[in-house]
Amino acid sequence: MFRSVRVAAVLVATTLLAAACSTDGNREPPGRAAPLPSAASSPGAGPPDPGSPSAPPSAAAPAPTLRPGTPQVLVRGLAAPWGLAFLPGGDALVSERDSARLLRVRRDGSVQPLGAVPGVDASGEGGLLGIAVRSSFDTDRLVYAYYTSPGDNRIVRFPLIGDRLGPQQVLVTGIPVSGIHNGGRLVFGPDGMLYAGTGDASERGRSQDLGSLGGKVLRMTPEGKPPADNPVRGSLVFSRGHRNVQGLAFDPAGRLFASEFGQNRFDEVNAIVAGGNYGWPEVEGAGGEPRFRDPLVTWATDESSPSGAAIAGGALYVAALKGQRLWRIPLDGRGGLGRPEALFVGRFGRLRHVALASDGSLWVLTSNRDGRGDPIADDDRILRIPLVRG
Ligand SMILES: [Ca+2]
Repeated sequence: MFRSVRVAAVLVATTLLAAACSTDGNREPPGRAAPLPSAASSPGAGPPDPGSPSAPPSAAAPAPTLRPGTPQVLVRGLAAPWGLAFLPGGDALVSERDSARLLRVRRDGSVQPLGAVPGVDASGEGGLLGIAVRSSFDTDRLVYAYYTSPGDNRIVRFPLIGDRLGPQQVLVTGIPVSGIHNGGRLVFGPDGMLYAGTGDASERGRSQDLGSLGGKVLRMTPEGKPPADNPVRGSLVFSRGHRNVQGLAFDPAGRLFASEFGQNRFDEVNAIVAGGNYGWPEVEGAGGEPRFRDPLVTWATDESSPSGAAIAGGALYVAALKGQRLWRIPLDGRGGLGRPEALFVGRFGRLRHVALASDGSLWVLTSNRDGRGDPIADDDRILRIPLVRG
């Protein structure tokens, strides 16, 4: 069973405060939206710009609602692919969690290994996780990566020099590490800041602790520093009270949505706002307590276990591991979400991530060789799913 909970009052407050560009210093704001580009005055207007996540939304007519067409297998034979970042030309960088390899996957499906990222200590749910690049990649050549080291989870960047990995610059250390709940998703926002989803790394108390980077959504400059307008001065913490966030996606108006693994009862999709407290470990799912923000969507954990997320064609897509399906959740254009629809249930096994390619298709990573799946000979796969007018 799922539930779709609209939090209308929060959304109204979010809109009003965002319009006033309020910053509330250390006080937890009642609902300042995730940082919005100044041009984002018409929610829902303008199609997502898949090749340039930092570009402001356009003022074009509302994008048509699109639906997934027939999936094609684009790539075969990977092992636990985890992160994906599209390069400006339409190729993708893909990480493999356990091998720590970074791969260049071309639009035609050909795969070029670029090398293993040094320092990765893969075990359990840890390894080479999220990958991100800025829209300026063609000039800066920088690849951002979130990985598990022997002592922590960390965020680094390194240049691609030709087709080799250049020297690594460590941006953030000390994200708690464990065999489970390592978070790991990285995405650049429309404000040019880097966002990361982390996990409680087996110690649930960390999620409420503002002194810990665990169980948070982090926001940082491309150099890994706290932006001056973060909710707590000098801190990377953007929101707290999360159990394990592996999916982050911005809508065309700059609103941030995050998927989160629940424990036994409820997986979540949350609308992330600066300074928000999302309840874990006090609350799993919707607790209805004013001090916590309730999720927009919840699922039973066996029908979801949601990892990566993407927004495309008027909907939020979430890749489900245990649920072995792709969730499609319509955006209402005002920051709310409609009724989730389960796609491809059981057809491709465990799904780790979904991303929007520059040609308008979705790329989906399977995760059947992550130690918990039932792989077929072709696994792991990257699926290409066209989006068509529905
Ligand atoms: Ca929650």
